[in-house]
Amino acid sequence: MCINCGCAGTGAASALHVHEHAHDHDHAPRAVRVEEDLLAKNDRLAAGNRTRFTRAGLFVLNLVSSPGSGKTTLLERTLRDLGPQLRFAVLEGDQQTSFDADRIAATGVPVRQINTGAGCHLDAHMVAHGVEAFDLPATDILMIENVGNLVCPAGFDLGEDHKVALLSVTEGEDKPLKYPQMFEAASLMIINKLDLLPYLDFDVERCKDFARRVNPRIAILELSCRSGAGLAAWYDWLAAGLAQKRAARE
Ligand SMILES: Nc1nc2c(ncn2[C@@H]2O[C@H](COP(=O)(O)OP(=O)(O)OP(=O)(O)O)[C@@H](O)[C@H]2O)c(=O)[nH]1
Ligand SMILES: [Mg+2]
Repeated sequence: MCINCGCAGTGAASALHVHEHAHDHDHAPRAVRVEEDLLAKNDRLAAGNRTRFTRAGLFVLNLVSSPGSGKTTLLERTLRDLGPQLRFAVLEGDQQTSFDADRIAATGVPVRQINTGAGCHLDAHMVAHGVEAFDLPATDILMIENVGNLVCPAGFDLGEDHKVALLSVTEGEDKPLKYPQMFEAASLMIINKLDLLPYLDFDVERCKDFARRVNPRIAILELSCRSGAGLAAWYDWLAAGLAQKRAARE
């Protein structure tokens, strides 16, 4: 069950079981207990992932956004541009299909698709199994593309170093205030599809102000995966994060 929206996901069967059998007077407390148990279990597994990733010297990012903001496109560009210098692996999260994994596989980078079915987010357990196929010590950066959803993935730690939230200019600049959990949880916000700005009334400065209101520490980059504008700053951010992770490990 998803702790944010209660929709069917991993653990849905047990959550529904509690609802069916709970008496009216203790329904809410028992449901809350199930949510706490699920979150605590996810946090334990995420901590295990984090230890494993750190031991392997991996820098791990969890890419989150609404459907269609450009997560896979950003990955394709990044892998093609940096692939010769850095060793990547990619986990792709989607409810159905292997479309995104196929796009990543075309770049030559190792990739695994995780289909969540009815689930609206990846969790730490899925990631722990998803990375089994990879040679982690021979990898520099693990990219995890979460299910397109600006709400539920915010609540689930996967063991990543950072959540990176994408927001494309076609979505409107108000999203950081309307979906604050995601922007609070993210270390970096990427405003994507800058090439479309001439056709829209998206206010970039207002969007940045809204993001900083919910998270004063958030870093912000503006880019276009289509034109390539701003990608160099993203690559610098990646290199700095990897260097920092390695320094901390030593
Ligand atoms: N104009 C323009 N289109 C873009 C840009 N980046 C991505 N797109 C397009 O946006 C659409 C969605 O991109 P994806 O990369 O599939 O988005 P996503 O976030 O991975 O989508 P989900 O995995 O479904 O959540 C595609 O048609 C891309 O070509 C950009 O910078 N500019
Ligand atoms: Mg995608």
